[in-house]
This record gives sequence, C-alpha cells and structure tokens, in this order.
Amino acid sequence: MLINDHFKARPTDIIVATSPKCGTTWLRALVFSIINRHFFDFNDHPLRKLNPQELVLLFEGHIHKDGSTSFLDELPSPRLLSTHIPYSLFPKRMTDDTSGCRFVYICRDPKDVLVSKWHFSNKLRPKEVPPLSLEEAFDLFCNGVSHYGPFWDHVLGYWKASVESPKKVLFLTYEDVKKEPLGCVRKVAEFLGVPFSPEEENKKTVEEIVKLCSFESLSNLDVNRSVAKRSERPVSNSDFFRKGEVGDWVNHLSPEMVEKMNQITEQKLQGIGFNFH
Ligand code: PAP
Repeated sequence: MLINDHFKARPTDIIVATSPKCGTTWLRALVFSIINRHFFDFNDHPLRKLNPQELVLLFEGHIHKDGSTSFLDELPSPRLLSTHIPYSLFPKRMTDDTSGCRFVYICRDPKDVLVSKWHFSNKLRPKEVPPLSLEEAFDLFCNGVSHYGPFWDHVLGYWKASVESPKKVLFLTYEDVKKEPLGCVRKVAEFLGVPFSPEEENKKTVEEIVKLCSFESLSNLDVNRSVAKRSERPVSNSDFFRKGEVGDWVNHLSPEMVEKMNQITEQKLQGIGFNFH
C-alpha cells in the first residue's frame, strides 16, 4: 500500500530481491561491485570498509509509516536497493514490462534457508526469551510462517516473473552462484546492461569481483567481523556471516524433516520448470 501510494520508481532502479537468508548480503555485494566497477579500485573498495547493507539499502526500511520516501527520493540514479518484499506486492508501474526498473532475485535450497534462519533468530533473541528449537522453527517454516510470507510463494512469484519478463527479472540460485560464480557475475552484468568488455576480461575484473565478494573475503574484513549492535537494530554485521556453504542442512535436519521439506518443495514447485536440485 505504502509503496503503491508513495514510492516514485525510476526506470533506472535496480532492486536486489530475496527471501531472507537466501544470499542477500552476497548479492548486494556482487551487484554493487558490478555496477560501480569503474569508480573504485578493488584494493580500496567501499566493501572493504562498509557492510553490504550500508551500501545497498533496504527499500522497505526507508518507506515510513506516514508514507514519506524522502530519503529514497534523494538518492542519485541509478538507485540500487534491496528488498525482501514478494514480487506480487510491487505496484504495476514497477513490474510492468515498460517501467524499466529491474529485479535481480536470488533464492536458495529451503533446507539451508531454514537452518540459516534458525541460527540467526537465536542470535537475535533477547536474553529473556527462551531459545527457539529447530523443531519449532521447522514447523513454522513449513507452515509458511516466515517474514515476508511463505518461502515457496516468494520463489514462485519471482520465478514466474522471470519467465514472463526475462528482461525485468533475473532469477538466480545461491547454489548456482557458488558453483559458477564467474558465469553468474557475467550474467548479472549483461542483464543490467553493463557487460564486461574484452579489456575487463583481460584484466580479470570478473575474477576480482568474485574474490572480493566471496564469503572468505567479506567475512574476514574488520567491518564484517564487528559484533557491535547499533541502537536501531538488534543484530551486528558479523551475524550475517555464519558458514556460507551449500548443504549445511545435513548437519541439522533429521531424515523425516528432509523428507517433509522436499515433499513440500516438490508439491509447491511442481510443473513450473524449476526446482532445487
Ligand atoms: P538476510 O536476508 O537476513 O540479509 P542473508 O545475507 O541472505 O541474510 O543470509 C545470510 C546467509 O548468507 C548466511 O548463510 P549461512 O547461515 O548458511 O552461513 C551467510 O553465511 C551467507 N553469506 C553471507 N555472505 C556471503 C557470501 N559472501 N557468500 C556466500 N554466502 C554468504
């Protein structure tokens, strides 16, 4: 409602979209590095001093209850923003093929998302609140009780949009970016209309971006090791870096949980042409 009534979209807007814990931090860093690669030296890069959340702001965090979007209105073009909002909740003037603004979406195997969320929510937990058990977190997740709505609906919304409007929505998976980071970075750059030139390929710019944004690199920077919490939020930068692996669910979920989660995924994504394998 607030977005629909108040947000003034621009044709140059780029939105990094994710369901929480699917690779937001990583994709923010990658897209920021891709589109700003001509402005910064990789050895003295903003990502070395600032957490990706400070460089790519959360869209919905800057739309105020009274509808004020003044902060977003003042950002220079092209604006790079991040969101967890489901695709269906964006107004038509943003999702319309003619609107120009683009969405880069990343999703992740729900079993890893659940495990990541569970660890994260226990870090967020105030001392007086008892820890959330994995079993409770599992039931909530499977029942669709997630921030920003059920995980599978989130994926479905962006997947369908990427099929219907491939120039507007690019759909990536965490697993693919892990497996083929160079190819995925090239794909994002092409999608955003800023493909790598032969000179850049020679200079190994794609490799530099992948290296700078890797879990190993980002998680070891002082800014991202910081455990300091700012007054307005109960989390620290370091809370966004845990293991950064594919398949950590094997260390947490019982065979029954795996079976149930896989069944839900099969059923929800049946026949759409995409699955997490
Ligand atoms: P958010 O949606 O709340 O902003 P998000 O960044 O999507 O969080 O999720 C954090 C996960 O991404 C963590 O996964 P894990 O719990 O399974 O370890 C975190 O480790 C991982 N992550 C953060 N940065 C990177 C990166 N550069 N490369 C790969 N994974 C990363």
